Amino acid sequence: MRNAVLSLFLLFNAVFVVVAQPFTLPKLPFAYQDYAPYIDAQTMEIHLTKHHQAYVNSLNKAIIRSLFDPLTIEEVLLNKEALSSDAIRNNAGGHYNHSLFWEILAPKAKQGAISAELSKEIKTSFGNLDSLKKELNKAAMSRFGSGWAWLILTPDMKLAVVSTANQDNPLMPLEAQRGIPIAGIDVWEHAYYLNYQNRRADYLSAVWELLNWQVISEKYQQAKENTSLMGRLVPLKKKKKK
Ligand code: MN3
Repeated sequence: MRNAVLSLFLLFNAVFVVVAQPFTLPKLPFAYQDYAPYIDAQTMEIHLTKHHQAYVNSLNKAIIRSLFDPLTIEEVLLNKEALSSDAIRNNAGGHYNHSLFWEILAPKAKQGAISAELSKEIKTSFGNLDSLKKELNKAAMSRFGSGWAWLILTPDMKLAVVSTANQDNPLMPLEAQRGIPIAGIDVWEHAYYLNYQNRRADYLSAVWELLNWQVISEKYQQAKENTSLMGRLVPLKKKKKK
């Protein structure tokens, strides 16, 4: 009898492990309506609960059929073999990218200040925040179709602006210039169509009003300290000294 109970217990656990959902939808730090008027409540809600949720569901489905189940989201994004599956590539990217996007947005009253370190690094790399804005917006505007514009920390510890297609992301070994994302802007039409229709530039201006530089500064600090992840990215060729 004891053995039968034990077997049942073990079977239950085995079934639970197989159906366990490794990735879950994060909660927004603020209410949907708090992002208005820059991004309307309906867009925030649909974006999170329909689009992002679909990436999470499809990722879990794709992962469960594969050998990549125990991997963290970063491990999935770094894994060339895992990314050879379009379902994993698109949905793992979709999950990671949106999770970061939700973290770096905040209503005006809840935004914190940029750190002295990040401010200094932006000055070194771009001249000033306004030049960074121009460069990031240019990357976002010139991305044909759907994709993302990014501020990343590269393996040589420099800030850079890059853009990726679809749900690709700069951690992936598919990108020419890799780095740890500090901030990302979603330029899929689903991110702005209800409020801005085809006016991507207006949406970008609005997103800049929502960027929480305190969180972006924390992301910068974490990226700088994450030497194990940085070590997994192929170092860029050192620039020749003049
Ligand atoms: Mn999106």
